[in-house]
Amino acid sequence: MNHLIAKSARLRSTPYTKRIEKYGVQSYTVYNHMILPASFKGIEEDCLHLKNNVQVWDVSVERQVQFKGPDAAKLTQLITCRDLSNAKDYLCYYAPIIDEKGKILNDPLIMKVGDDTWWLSIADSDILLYAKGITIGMNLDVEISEPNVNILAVQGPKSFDLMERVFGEEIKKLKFFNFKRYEFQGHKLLIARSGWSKQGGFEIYVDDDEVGLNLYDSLINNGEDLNVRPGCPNLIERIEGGLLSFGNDMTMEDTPLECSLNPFVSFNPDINYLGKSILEKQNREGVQRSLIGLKLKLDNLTITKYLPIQLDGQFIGELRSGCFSPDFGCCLGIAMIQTKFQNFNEVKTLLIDNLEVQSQMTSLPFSK
Ligand code: THG
Repeated sequence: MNHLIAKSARLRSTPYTKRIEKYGVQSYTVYNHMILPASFKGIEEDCLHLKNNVQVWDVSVERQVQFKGPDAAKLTQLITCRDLSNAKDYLCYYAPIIDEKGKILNDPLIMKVGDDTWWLSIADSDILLYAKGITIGMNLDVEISEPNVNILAVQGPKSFDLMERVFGEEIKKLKFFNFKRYEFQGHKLLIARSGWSKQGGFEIYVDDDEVGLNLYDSLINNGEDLNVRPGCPNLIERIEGGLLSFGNDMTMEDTPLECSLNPFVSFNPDINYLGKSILEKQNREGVQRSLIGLKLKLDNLTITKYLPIQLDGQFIGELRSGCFSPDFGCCLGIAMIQTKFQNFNEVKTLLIDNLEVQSQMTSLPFSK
């Protein structure tokens, strides 16, 4: 049965909602109190199309939390375990936000967008409230807001050609995780070589709704021969590629070390952030559990809650995300598993939510 989402001002639409509904969005999910398309023609067909063509995604839900003022850099560094002391004003930084116990509260891309101005392009949790609490508690001089910025992502192997048609050939020179401002109809837009897929592409930070709609139409109209389509982050593609989803694979009960985010955790003695000593201790002692991949001999899999996993009668962890992958010809899962039970590459029978499943543990991202 199809259950409709009752829309309201509280559950926010985006400037592009009327366009994606015109083009036949099939389902929505909710993210940062806003609607996010989840499928257009079904996730398998959407996935295949994304891997071969180009899609325009309404990812307005990737909200910007803006820190502005003399203490903006200090506040940013206080809440992330990534070393941002040398952050460049043309690079995106994937940086876990953590609490005083070293647990993950969010995993945004952070950008220094101007003097004393930072954007946290957040995943699904209320970082604005966390930042306000810290700012008030520590008496910091920083203004916190959520500017009206609504990202359009252009993803897929043909995204480079489509972007060249709309923004000129300069755009093709932008390197991975760099950002720069480009003109569209006399309006400067921040564009990054980034996006929540492994198929390549760009994210356009649109700060004017009218310009955004014109841009949306321009991308669709210029890409007919490239087989452009409206799209959205795709469950299958992101699991295959090992792109972690906060709220699904990672929760507020996990540390970044348990989520294998070690490259983004700094133990530089010159920087300080909340929860650092706890992460230092966990790093010395090693983690008891971590996120890994599972290849599962199943025809289909839909996760709506974490499924307990047992091996030889013992509880070893939980399955947090999963789907059937046509490319792998099996189901792929992302699971939090106790390290002492991790044994890669051997096929074993696991009891997943009381169902016996032939399973193989692997590292992420998945490889064939
Ligand atoms: N783009 C923007 N905002 C976002 C996301 C995004 N906010 C929510 C969510 N996605 C944040 N989480 C991620 C997770 C992974 C990546 C980006 C944002 C990502 N990772 C690369 C990878 O894993 O290949 C590279 C990471 C690195 O090496 O630094 O792209 O997508 N604006």
